[in-house]
Amino acid sequence: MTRILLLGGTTEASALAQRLADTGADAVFSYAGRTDAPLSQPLPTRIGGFGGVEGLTHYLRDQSITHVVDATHPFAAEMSGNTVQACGLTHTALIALERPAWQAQSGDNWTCVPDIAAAVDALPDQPARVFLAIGKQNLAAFARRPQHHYLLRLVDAGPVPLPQASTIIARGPFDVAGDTAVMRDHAITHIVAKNAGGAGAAAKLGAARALHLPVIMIDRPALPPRQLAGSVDEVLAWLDHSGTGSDTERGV
Ligand code: 3Y8
Ligand code: NAP
Repeated sequence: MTRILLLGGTTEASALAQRLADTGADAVFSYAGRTDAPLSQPLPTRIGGFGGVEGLTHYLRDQSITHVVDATHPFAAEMSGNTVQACGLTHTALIALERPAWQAQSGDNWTCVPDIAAAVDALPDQPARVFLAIGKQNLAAFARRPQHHYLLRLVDAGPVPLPQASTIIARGPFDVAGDTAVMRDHAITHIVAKNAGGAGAAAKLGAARALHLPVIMIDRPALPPRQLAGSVDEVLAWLDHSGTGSDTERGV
């Protein structure tokens, strides 16, 4: 029988979860447990790490998972890397739902950098007012540039390792009008963003465009090769092709 593990945490994962629930698929949704109260899903949901490659391998076997859909965020590189390894070890079918990276449009003022450290280095020496829309896991790196005032947007309140910072608690998805108002109200001069792709976090780029503000764009980490889908429909077609549309027993 087909049994799907959906690694979530993105808008697209939630959309796919709804489609799978609508079809009555045997699927389980998985969160890392990064936030206090994640959005509830219309599928049975597990929360927390698996315990590295070994833990995920055991999970796939113990739960008789036949198909894994990695719909995690492009920066969830450890999860995606572990998933490629564990699915290889257990010969479990795997596809990743990956959204295209954002591309600068004409008139945009982007500085693309390879990682968080390079984003810190790309900030000016003169004090600036920086919208750090990168969540909370990577904030400490900016402590070596204390001269800036940082505007942080976090999903949950928590300690902030930066001397001059204001915090907005919000989960997103966001819209351009809202992000434009935020940047204006806080007199933002620079934006730092991860190249997440998708619609849920793109609003700040539209706001930067409207306000002609520079964006420091952090490129995605490299991921191991795996089969890719660019949309929820592509994933559903892959699942159908792999026989989940039929209810006959399948040796996979
Ligand atoms: C726990 C689940 C949905 C999914 C919504 C998307 C959109 C809103 C935009 C900004 C950027 C950021 C951050 C962001 C976005 C969506 C999507 C997306 C960026 C939730 C969620 C979980 C997380 C984890 C969280 C990280 C943080 C990153 C905030 C739920 C809301 C900055 C990424 O406090 C923390 O520790 C937060 C950690 C990983 C990045 C970081 O390094 O801090 N996401 N975000 C998932 C889990 O436990 O498995 O709580 O409901 C999901 C969403 N976040 O179904 O509607 O699809 O991208 N999430 C980034 O893109 O830069 C905010 O503020 O402009
Ligand atoms: P990560 O650094 O790649 O993963 C670190 C560890 O967290 C993984 O090794 C795994 O622990 C656990 N983990 C991650 N995603 C998981 C999932 N969906 N289900 C179960 N365990 C998971 O991941 P991250 O960047 O912290 O992202 C965590 C979650 O937030 C993911 O669901 C991701 O989609 C979501 N998210 C992340 C970002 C971002 O900017 N990173 C943005 C939006 C949403 P074990 O090794 O113990 O299995």
